Amino acid sequence: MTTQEFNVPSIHCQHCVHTIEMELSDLEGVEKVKADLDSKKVQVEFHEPATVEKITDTLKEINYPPEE
Ligand SMILES: [Cu+2]
Repeated sequence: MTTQEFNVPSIHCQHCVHTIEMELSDLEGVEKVKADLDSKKVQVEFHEPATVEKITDTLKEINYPPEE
């Protein structure tokens, strides 16, 4: 199991938090998603077949691109 934190500056309300948590949870291999409105960070626990790249791609697709 890997835990990775993503910075997502476009999180601006509780709706964003909910959307991100729903969409990432749908990915196979993603076990836990916690998005935080105040810090604008998304913590994801996952294993194969989920990868950092797939999670990043999904965040881009739903218009919440992660930044470094
Ligand atoms: Cu929002």
